[in-house]
Amino acid sequence: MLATLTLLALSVQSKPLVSNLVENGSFEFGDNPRPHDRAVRLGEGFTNVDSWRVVSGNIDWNGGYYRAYDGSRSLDLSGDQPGAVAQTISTVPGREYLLTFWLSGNPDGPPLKTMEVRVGKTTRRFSFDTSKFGAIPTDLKWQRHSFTFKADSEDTRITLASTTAGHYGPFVDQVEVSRQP
Ligand SMILES: [Ca+2]
Ligand SMILES: [Ca+2]
Repeated sequence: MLATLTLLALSVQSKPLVSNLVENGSFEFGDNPRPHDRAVRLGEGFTNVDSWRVVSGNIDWNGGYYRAYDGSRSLDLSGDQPGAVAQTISTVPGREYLLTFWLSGNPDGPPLKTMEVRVGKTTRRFSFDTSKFGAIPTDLKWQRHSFTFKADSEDTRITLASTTAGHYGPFVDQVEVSRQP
């Protein structure tokens, strides 16, 4: 009985530490007019991917043809040109947060894919080399990245932006922000 109670207390206590402040961070939900395995191109201003807005250029919302890190959908941040998506989350000024996401790249086109994550006034740059990792559509060799940031506002905008020209950009999936203890 005591052991059961202890386990229960632990599970309740640990819950806030793993809660993701990003909504639809795996890009699984939204309004997709194409069959499930097909990508759909979304231009600036589009909000088909729930909780996200395309804020510049265009992106491809990947379906099952490209195996996602999580679920069946991910983003190619270059539609036919560099694109960016953004979501604003609620934060507490002065608190530290951990942002993590998974990065790969479109197996077609030049192998080096580059992108930025902008959080408030901070910009972090990341890259993925599809030939170095041997990424193919059914095994994209997703890489995890993370960094911490300190919120300076009650609203923090998170932007994922391609800096890769052309049709074949960086892929992203499973974006999470959690408050640091
Ligand atoms: Ca996903
Ligand atoms: Ca594309």
